[in-house]
Amino acid sequence: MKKDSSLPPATRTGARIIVEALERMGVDTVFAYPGGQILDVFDELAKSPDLHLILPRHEQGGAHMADAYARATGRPGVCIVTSGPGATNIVTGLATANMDGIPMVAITGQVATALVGNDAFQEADTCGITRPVTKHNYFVRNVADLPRILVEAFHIATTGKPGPVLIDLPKDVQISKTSEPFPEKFDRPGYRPSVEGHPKMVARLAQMINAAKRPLFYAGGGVVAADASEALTALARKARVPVATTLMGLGCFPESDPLSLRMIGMHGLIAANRALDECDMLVSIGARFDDRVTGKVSEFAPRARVAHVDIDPAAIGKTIRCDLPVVGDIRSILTDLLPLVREGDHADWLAQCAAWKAADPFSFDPSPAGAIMPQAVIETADRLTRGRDAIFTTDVGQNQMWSCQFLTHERPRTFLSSGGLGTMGFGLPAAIGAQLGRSDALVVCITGDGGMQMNAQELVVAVEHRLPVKVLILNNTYLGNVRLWQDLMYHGVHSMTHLTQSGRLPQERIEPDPTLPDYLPDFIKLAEAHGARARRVSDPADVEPALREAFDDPHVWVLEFIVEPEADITPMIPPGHSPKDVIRRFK
Ligand SMILES: Cc1ncc(C[n+]2csc(CCOP(=O)(O)OP(=O)(O)O)c2C)c(N)n1
Repeated sequence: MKKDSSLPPATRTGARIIVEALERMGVDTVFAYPGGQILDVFDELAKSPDLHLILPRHEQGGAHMADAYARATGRPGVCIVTSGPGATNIVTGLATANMDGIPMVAITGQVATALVGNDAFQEADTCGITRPVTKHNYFVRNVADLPRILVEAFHIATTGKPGPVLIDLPKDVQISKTSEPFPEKFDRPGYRPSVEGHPKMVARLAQMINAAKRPLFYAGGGVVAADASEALTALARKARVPVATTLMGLGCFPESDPLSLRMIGMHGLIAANRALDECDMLVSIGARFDDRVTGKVSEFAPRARVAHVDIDPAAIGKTIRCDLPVVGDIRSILTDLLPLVREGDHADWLAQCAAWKAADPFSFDPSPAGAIMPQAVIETADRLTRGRDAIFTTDVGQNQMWSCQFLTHERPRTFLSSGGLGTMGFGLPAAIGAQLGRSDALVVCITGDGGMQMNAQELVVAVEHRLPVKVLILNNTYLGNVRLWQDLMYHGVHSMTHLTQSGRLPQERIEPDPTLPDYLPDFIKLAEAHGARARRVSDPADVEPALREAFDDPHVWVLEFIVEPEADITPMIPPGHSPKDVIRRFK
């Protein structure tokens, strides 16, 4: 065949282009697990002097690490895995990031294009499987498209409502060559998220805030994503508007500020939920009216006019009526709003909110048996880290809710938790990802004995890379949050939630072995087997000394706290109910 001399010479392989793109985008850390269909990329990764390569011990762990790296730094997290099981293992990580709007770029190996659809070894329809759990995904057919796709992927992941973008890269595309350059700028007419809020809408919002007698800001993860915490704080302080946050918004407004009503929703502060019930003007800012917040939709904020401020037009009016939509970048909108709002007063309203706060602070009863209360562990960790540059990650369950309640959230990007998907197993890999992004910070993971067993293998990554994370296991011998719901709604039948050998259902057919401890695994041995320091704490008097020892030591630490087994999370608005149905105490 005659060579077309008008074509530029082929100069680099698809695999090389991947690594060049990472370097161009300023990526410094890559979470990557190898396999047959991605080896060409790994060969190139090994040549890069600038990349810090992290080998998780399970692809799910790697995806959560990349996600939390992004949450902690604001820069996109990158993970690379092989085809088939490598790709399916990151699905939970992608879904977690997608629900919480976290920027990630995932690159998956794929069988050669000629084999696609043949049930080839380690073939999976990665694009099909991940389409519903990514912001966007690409199947690369032609290596000449790859430079453009990479530029687009990083752009789409980090703009608008951020999210994970996946690039599926067949083996033959990795080894094919092209001289196609990286495009200078991103150009896709179908993707132009608005940045500036419409001036008329912004002016109208200012009028509504100025006219309100009982205004409330309801702030979510969008404020964190937009780096708009300072803008929100300035606005709330000028207009004297109380601020309640979602779980994802924790830290976007300092909880030490008297205007803070802390967390809203199912396990939120009673004051925040009462304010929601009584306010006459609700401004939702980067929040998506999750059902854990709205409860019974028909009774949500019944007296309020509702404004939605969000970068994502799809979020406007999705579940809750909207009287005023303001679409655009939250920081830009709040900054434009600041000169338009009047210095507020709202003395009566603020006094009312303060009275609600004083009447029902987050609190807990002591253990009847004198055991350690899990909330006390978190309160102590909070006290010991005040004034320090500390980041907390959590798992999912009671440990997560108590962390929302008993940590004082002062700054954005310091509380990393799987909000939307509620992914157990997130906490430990998240701590590792966060520590890689923020090497100076004290990173503490709060987890349950159930969640710890979902990604415990990643401890070795922390140890190997000298990432001195501190893992606090609140061992209540239960899948505690589910146990609580069983007590509440299933007549106390603990179906498969009691993790001791003696507490299992007859159907599980477990004969307790008297030569073994009733509870397995031994977390201390498990931690030590991975090279971490570890200590079991069962006396309340030892909680503070143990935390101090771990926090002041440069090693990876696992502290297992043997806590009151059936401590509950209160307050609680049962699912589908409204704030008036709040349960203050179960017993
Ligand atoms: C991957 C995954 N599987 C199942 C669940 C359902 N779930 C939510 S909380 C919970 C119990 C968590 O138990 P544990 O980790 O011991 O924490 P605790 O609630 O006791 O603090 C379960 C099973 C989940 N959120 N994520």
